[in-house]
Amino acid sequence: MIKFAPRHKGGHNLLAQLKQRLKKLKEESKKGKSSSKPKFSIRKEGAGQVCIIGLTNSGKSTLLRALTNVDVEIADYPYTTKEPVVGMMNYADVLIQLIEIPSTFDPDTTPLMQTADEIIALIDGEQEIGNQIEELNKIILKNKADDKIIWVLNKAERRTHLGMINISAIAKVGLNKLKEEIWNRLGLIRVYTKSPGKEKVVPPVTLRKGSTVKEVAKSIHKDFLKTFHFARVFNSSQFSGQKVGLDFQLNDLDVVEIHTK
Ligand SMILES: Nc1nc2c(ncn2[C@@H]2O[C@H](COP(=O)(O)OP(=O)(O)OP(=O)(O)O)[C@@H](O)[C@H]2O)c(=O)[nH]1
Ligand SMILES: [Mg+2]
Repeated sequence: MIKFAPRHKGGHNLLAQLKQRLKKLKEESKKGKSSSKPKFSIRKEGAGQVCIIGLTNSGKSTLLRALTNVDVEIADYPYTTKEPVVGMMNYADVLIQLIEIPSTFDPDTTPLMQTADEIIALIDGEQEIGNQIEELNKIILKNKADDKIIWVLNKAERRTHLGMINISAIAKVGLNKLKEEIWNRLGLIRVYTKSPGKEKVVPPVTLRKGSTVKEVAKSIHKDFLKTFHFARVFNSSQFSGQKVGLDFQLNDLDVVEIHTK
């Protein structure tokens, strides 16, 4: 409009207004850029957050659906998934959040890889493998995620790869092994709590390996520490049911019964 605004005297006012407007728009767009955050920040839920990356059609949505039952579109044409899709996976009473990252690798969505606990790099068993690893590695390095990758080969009914977890998302083969790997890498333990004379509470609390009774007590309620008297820990060991204190270190699947004063 500035270009075509009349330059004669009567048009001065309009021209001035337009220039003012342009200046404002330029400032706004600059501000927008400097404060630009990733468009997608997905609140962590559950015991851990795992992204699924892979080239288009590798089967990310099929895997997500198989692990979480989330109703995501699956199709044999490329770039079906255009925005991140979130689902919750249940692994032995624990919920873990899974996110499919669209294969467009848009800078709005790839930063999700930086905050995730783990990343599944999904390779399409029907396509050449080397290229896929190379392409994914570029994105992985850009997002400093190389220490949290689980390499998974999908469509393994066609071919397998020795260095990867081989699955068929469509036939639901190999998924238990994958779930186990996801859980193991989180470095967590599941601890059940119970009140004296009651059944254990499901789901369990998840804590870092090496956690003690103190962390369990705190996870129930902050005041629990003040009134804590002792705990009994039930497990498969010969010491099951023994009285322990706050510093007692717990193992996966221990049941903790807290007694208060
Ligand atoms: N043979 C075989 N086909 C599969 C398997 N998993 C997925 N597919 C097929 O691969 C195609 C792509 O699957 P999607 O799950 O949509 O793949 P995606 O990676 O999410 O693809 P985009 O979102 O489009 O990037 C579909 O036709 C699926 O049926 C598998 O384990 N074996
Ligand atoms: Mg998809």
